[in-house]
Amino acid sequence: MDSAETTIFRALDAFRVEIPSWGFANTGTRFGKFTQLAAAATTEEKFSDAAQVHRLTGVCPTVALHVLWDFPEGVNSAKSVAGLAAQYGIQPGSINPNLFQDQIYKHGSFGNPDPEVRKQALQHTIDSIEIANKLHSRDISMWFADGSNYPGTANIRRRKKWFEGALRETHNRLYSNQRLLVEYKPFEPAFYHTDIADWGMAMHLAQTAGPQAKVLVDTGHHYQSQNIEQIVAWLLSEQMLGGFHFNDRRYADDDLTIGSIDPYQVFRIFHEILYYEWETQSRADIAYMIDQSHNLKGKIEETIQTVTVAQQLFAKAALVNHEALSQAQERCDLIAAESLLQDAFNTDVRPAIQQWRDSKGLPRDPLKAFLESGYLEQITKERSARNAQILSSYA
Ligand code: RM4
Ligand code: MN
Ligand code: MN
Repeated sequence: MDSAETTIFRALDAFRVEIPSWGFANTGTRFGKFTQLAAAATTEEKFSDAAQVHRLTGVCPTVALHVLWDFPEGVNSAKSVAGLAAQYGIQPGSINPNLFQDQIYKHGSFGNPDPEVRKQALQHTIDSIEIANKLHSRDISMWFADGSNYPGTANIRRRKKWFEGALRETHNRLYSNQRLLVEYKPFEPAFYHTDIADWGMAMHLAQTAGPQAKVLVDTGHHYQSQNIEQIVAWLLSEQMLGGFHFNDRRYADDDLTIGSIDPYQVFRIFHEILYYEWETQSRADIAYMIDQSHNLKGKIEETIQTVTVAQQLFAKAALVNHEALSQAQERCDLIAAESLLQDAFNTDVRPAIQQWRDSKGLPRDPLKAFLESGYLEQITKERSARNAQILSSYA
């Protein structure tokens, strides 16, 4: 093995990525839903599909769960989900409270002017912490749809205070091994202001909440042309980067496949993380998660494709010669420094990744192996009658 292969092997050994349960369900756009006959409708089916992805890629041992969609009876559903985890050999990953779908959240959750709604939102969050505890999940991942649509309709400062208070109370309820991840998003579903609109607001709220709270960066939740890797570098520097939701975007929060539009950006993000790790000689404790909606591509195939691309971009980033880069930056040798990134990005890492899979007893081509496995035909047969009917819930 040459040194590049060794580097790639080491990088892939350390790389795990969480897949979302909702990625296997029928989802759509706000205009409608085209159902897929093989899509998962139950939590059991989601676990079963996630297990296929892990079996073939070897790097997706956990699945992110959404409280409303995967725990219809709240805490009481935790036991059956734990049973599914054991049955399918997939562990529950981050627990995502749902503070946006219920009718009471029309004007917000933690930012709602009605104290009764804020109380209910907090109770749901506390229940989610309990679910996470029962399932030995570490991360409670908070995304808020809170915001307003028209100037003057919301007291932005008051809502900020309510958020600070509720997140502090949430933090107080965390078990010592748990983390609270605060996600931000500049717009949608609210189109005038969003209560946690950017990384600065998320970091402020996380720091106000307490030491177990960190920021979650969803790559799709940025304005066009925003320098996401710089945000990542700053959060790393502040020890405030808790996790990612990976997806790609062309226009807004498009939830497209990672790297399908701008693979170099994902590479640059990974590079900032690996450069930080090299410089500090420490592992950044970051939860890598996928948050994509595959309303047209086949869901399991798409998830395998996503994981494969993520591995490739991570492996490429690992190839940057950090020592040489640091020296080039020091002497302001711009061409040399930039070339180090370009050379790494342009390396074909696929043969080394195939060898790594070989060494783990994994199929060299996970997608091909999946298509030949017969699983897709089997679930299509089993699920098609039900899926042909229009489904009403989002996931
Ligand atoms: C949001 C955000 C959240 C996800 C919801 C469903 O855009 O990305 O992470 O849970 O969608
Ligand atoms: Mn997200
Ligand atoms: Mn999103």
